[in-house]
Amino acid sequence: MTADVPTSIPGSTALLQHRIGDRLLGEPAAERRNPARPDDVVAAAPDGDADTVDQAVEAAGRAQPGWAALPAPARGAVLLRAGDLMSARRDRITADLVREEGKTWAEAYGEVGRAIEILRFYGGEGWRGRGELVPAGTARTMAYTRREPLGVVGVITPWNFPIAIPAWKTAPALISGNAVVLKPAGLTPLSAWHLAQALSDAGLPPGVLNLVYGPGGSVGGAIARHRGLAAVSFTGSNDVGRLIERQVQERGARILLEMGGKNPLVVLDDADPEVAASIAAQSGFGVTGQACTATSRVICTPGIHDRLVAALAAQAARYRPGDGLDRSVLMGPVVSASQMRSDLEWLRIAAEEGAQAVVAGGQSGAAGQFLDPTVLVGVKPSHRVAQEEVFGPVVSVLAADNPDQAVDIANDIPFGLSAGIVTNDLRQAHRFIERIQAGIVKVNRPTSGVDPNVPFGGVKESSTNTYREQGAGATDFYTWTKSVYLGFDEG
Ligand code: UN1
Repeated sequence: MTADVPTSIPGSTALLQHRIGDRLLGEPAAERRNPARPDDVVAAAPDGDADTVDQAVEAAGRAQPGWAALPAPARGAVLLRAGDLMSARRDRITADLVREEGKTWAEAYGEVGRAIEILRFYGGEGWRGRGELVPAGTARTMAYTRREPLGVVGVITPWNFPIAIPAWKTAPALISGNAVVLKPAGLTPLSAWHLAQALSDAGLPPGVLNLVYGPGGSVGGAIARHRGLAAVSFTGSNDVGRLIERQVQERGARILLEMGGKNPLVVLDDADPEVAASIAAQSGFGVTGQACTATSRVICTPGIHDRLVAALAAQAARYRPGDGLDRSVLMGPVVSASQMRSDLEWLRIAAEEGAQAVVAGGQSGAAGQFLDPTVLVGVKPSHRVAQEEVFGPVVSVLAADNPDQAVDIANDIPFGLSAGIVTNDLRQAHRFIERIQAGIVKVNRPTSGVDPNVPFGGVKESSTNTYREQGAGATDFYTWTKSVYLGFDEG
């Protein structure tokens, strides 16, 4: 359908258009610059509007019945081939993701690998399916359930995992027989393009996946309100998520929201401070702290506090920010100037509330949006920096008197996405698993990082907490249950 876009070379600009049905539409307008090298224009994409969304929904509606009519393994074969194509293009997509989002090479390479795994996992689901055979109450009757596709669904994705999240929302929708209208974040138009291109090259019929670009307010809003979309899946901020939820529910459609986190890592006295600090840093400073699963609060018991703070400070010194295309760099830039302003404002608020920065954060001298990682000590559970999502490389250390109080502090927030504990005390680990209010709990592992086959989602303000993403169960959101009674009387 489309020519390959010339990309991957710093200095070259991918000129993108909406992908609607078998057409490329719109004039590239909004520029995306590399946050590590502001003179590198990575991509330009059109500014769509409600009319663009109308066209995409219409094209999807035309394509969906034919796609749903294919045997599920044939749909799966397309996803598997797309995974293979992305695997062959992995270096190139990685380079574009680094330039577009600002991840390090290893983070971007890992994320592209995750998108490939997701395509392969749901490709394999084509051979499984999720119907059930149920005993019927009458004789010579068979009862069973079929999972039917919803039809056309809307997907709105954030910039921080610009290829993995589009893949993990789109793949379960597609394998279930739906057509999709996907709106990626304005900051990251190119990674989603690579996903759509791989699926198209793998034989996905035109119109089954439509890619529309443009501002959240107009294009995202039009997706939320469109009566032709049976469901909307969204990952992003709480404010936008709740607004979209109201619009989607008003018209009786299905909604899935994945939003903020304020993820705790509890560290108990028996832990090795070096190990605990390394776990905290991976999720606190990795992906520049820009993940809803980032560790933003380290809550520790008295016997380890000082040793842990020293080890965390040593870790922070390792994560000096730089351009991810330099493969030795451990932490990339902040994604945008406005995110940078927000991060710096959080450091100011924390200082005002009485926290001390052990490793002083601040804008580094180099060009680009680089922020040194910060460890805040003396943070109290009631401080704003301990309650609200920062979305930057800032880790707050909170002191607890004992393990039970540590869990109380961990739970004393509006969010409940991911949580971790570092301990070798099995009894304490189990207590934590039982008591923590979070959709994902990790023992001796970083709070971020997920597998394609494990359900993902949170409780409280983090998610709608009705359907989970990823894992075989992710198709529940994209299907409805039809119950069938099949009688076979003789005579
Ligand atoms: C991860 O922890 O690897 O937007 C994934 C986010 C999450 C994804 C986190 N939905 O940060």
